[in-house]
Amino acid sequence: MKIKQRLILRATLLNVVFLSFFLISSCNWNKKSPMSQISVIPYPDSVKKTNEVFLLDNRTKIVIEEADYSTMENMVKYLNTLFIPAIGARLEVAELRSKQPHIYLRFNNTLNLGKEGYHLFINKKGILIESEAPNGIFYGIQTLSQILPAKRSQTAIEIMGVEIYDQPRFLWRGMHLDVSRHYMPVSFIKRYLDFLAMHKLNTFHWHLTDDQGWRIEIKQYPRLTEIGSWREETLIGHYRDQPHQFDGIRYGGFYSQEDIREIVRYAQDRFITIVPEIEMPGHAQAAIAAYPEMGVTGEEVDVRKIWGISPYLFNMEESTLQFIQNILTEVISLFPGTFIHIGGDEAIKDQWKASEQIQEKIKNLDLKDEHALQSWFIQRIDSFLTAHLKRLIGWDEILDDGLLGPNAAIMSWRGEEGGIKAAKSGHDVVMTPSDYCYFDYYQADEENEPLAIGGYLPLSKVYSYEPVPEEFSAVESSHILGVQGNVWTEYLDSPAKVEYMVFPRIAALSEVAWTYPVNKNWSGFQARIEKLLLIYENMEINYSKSGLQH
Ligand code: TNX
Repeated sequence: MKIKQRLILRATLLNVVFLSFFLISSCNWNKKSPMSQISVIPYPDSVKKTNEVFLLDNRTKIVIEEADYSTMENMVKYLNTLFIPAIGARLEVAELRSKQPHIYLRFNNTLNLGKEGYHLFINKKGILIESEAPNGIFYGIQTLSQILPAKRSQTAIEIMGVEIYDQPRFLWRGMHLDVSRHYMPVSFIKRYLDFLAMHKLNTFHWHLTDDQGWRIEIKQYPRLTEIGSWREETLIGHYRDQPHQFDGIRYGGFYSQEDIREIVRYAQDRFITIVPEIEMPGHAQAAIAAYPEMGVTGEEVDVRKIWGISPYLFNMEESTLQFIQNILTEVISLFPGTFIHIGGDEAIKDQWKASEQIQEKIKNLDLKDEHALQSWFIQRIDSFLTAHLKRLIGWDEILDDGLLGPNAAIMSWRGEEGGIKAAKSGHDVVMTPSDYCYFDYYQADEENEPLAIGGYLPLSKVYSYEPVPEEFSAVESSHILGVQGNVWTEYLDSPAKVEYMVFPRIAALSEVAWTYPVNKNWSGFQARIEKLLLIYENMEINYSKSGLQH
């Protein structure tokens, strides 16, 4: 080869080497380049690769400081639930000795990432997960679970090197589940909590009572479950279809206080707070079926068999307020979280308008109308909860008329207007506008989907949601506690159907709730979800494939 040719070739080769080095280092899994992101959902705050690989096998130890043994016990369990299927062995806990390959879990209060934030570092020597608190260690483990190869090898696995600093955007990262319209077994509630945890969601809003069934045992009022948890039969087909047809099958179920304690413990182990919802003054037909004297008309009524809005409201006698407070006292004793949801939605006022006693009450209290009476009632319940060191949260209707105690929070579902009004008047808000957050809506073309309530909420629209209105000041923004997906179950009569509606939309919601907007990227999410789907498959989750196309 001639010298000149050789020189050109050398220069070209050098260029190639140089260029590829530049390309590799600059693509560095950065946020702007979707294809190079690591497959983690919700996407972490800061991600860098370490260019090293850690080989994990059954000789790897889990290392914990002696003082942390009891606090970290659960974390060791979680790690092993990942590794047992992955490498076919349980890892042992050992003392820190530098040469041994290990996974090191430790507390570090100098990180400045908050109690849910964590630092995850993987190089060829091992894995470090550190946080200020167990919450962050748990989330670090969740991230690690998505970095592991999804294929189960039963020997050794290669884990790619990475350094992550991560923390959530919002405090309230929620999923709701309606167990009144259809009862879901305890085993599924636990599985649902697992779903939340793996997506780093920390709030489970448990919709326990409604017109079609009362699902929580209240010791002082046994008829609530003896009568109120059973309906004679259930509507077949859509509520819109006329004439209504029924299945003729008695339907019911409820959670004993023992069940609830077990579920609360299960949630605590996963850093999930449960917010129980007891509906009032409307959506109360099942309670009134059990105790007709708490209703407005006093007449006997059945537990509702159809969907839609029931006219049955609680009356506003002092004895009824006492009944509600006694129920709440038991609820408070079961749920250690701060918030109690009291519903407050869709309380149509026909019965209150027609009732002499109610009209007299309005007059005696010197109130304007029935809406003002609802507001008076909510304020009474708010004072009761506040006196018991709890906070009231309710659907946005509770702010429609009149005042609300400063402690009370709003869940904005009829769009964002209620939430905006609430935040501007200094109330805390959870955003859950139906257009973006109702997972009972269709997620793909209606003709090919199982029967649903209506609406259309594709994955991309969930992903696009921004919970803080653009025009908000810093103070107003600070009132947006977070965001939540709601799962109403009129048309979901089994866990499999719930899973179908929840997945994959929960993945998009988790990124709205956890990931800062600068790190969000729709095409990146679409690429990353492929890995998560393998995990869903390992867990035999009935996710919607059509939901992925929209
Ligand atoms: C409205 S959202 C309701 C629920 C229904 C839901 C169906 C809300 C506070 N109330 O009772 O199940 O629509 O999408």
